[in-house]
Amino acid sequence: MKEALEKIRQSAINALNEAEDSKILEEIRVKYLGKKGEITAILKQMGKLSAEERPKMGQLANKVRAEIEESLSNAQTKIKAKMREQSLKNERLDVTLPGKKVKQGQLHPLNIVMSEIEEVFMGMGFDIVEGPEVETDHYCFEALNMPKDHPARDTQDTFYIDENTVLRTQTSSVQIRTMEKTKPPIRIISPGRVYRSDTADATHTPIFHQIEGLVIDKGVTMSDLVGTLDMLMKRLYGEDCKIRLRPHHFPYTEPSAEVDIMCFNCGGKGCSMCKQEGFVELLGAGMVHPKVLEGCGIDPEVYSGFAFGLGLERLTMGRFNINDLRLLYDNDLRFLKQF
Ligand code: 2NL
Repeated sequence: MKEALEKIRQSAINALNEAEDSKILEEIRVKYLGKKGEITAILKQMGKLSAEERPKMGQLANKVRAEIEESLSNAQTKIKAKMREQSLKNERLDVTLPGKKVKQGQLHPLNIVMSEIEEVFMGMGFDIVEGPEVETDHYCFEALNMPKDHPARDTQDTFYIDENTVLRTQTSSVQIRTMEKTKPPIRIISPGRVYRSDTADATHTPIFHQIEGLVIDKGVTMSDLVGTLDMLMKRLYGEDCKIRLRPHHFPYTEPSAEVDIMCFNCGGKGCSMCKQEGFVELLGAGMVHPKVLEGCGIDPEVYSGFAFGLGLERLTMGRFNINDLRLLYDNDLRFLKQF
């Protein structure tokens, strides 16, 4: 029995010395020290011994057990240290490696120009007002002096939700809502998406952006309109920029004008871009029609005002020399990154 214990001790210690990980250690522990392990098996045989030998053998067995336990604990410490070293090696972080660049976005060209225009008008004391894109026939047409047979109301040109509801074709609807709600003086711009039933080509898309402006007060005249637009264009395109007005007709303004800007390309001399005109058409404007004021509860005998509407896409294309409107909506980063 003594030799058997000695053999157990040797083979346990040898096994522990060779063990590579904690799973193997646990197997060794069960094999030698466990309830059904080899030492227990020896102790179970103690009954066969004489009363004299029994305590000696018991002592020896306990000693062997203690020795194996100690070796096991040493082996555990060693393996833990080894694993830690390994994980430190594997998970080492090289703080000197170059970092991954975070991709930063940028404003869309339409939003760049939109923000610039808003800045200029805020500087002149205008409020920025938004409104619904799905509008009633009243706010989109009727209140703007466009009667039922007006061509702009044609289903060919306008998206109808139902007989009385449309996708707004201009943001004038926001100005009407404002005039109904607030007493003059009014100084607002209303930027936003508008919709027309157009097939997309280089100069048309069914969704585009408009910025309309409205000023209502006592004694507002056409020269206030010209001064305001002149200021806007000089801020956007530089002090040398000139505008010109041509007579026109809109049902909601009287008198009405189309406003041209000096050609970005040739500076007024005439070139292929401006078809030798020296000027390119930019926006529509005029003095708010008395019928429109009256319809909103504003007395045209007391108040007058001007309004204008400009297309953001056209302005942006002129500003950045973009020759196809669809580029603004393709979301091609190679294009968008240039601005
Ligand atoms: C264009 C330019 C324009 C207006 C919009 C307007 C708004 C109210 C009253 C009177 Cl509430 N006018 N807006 C005025 C002139 C031109 O848009 O080219 N439209 C087809």
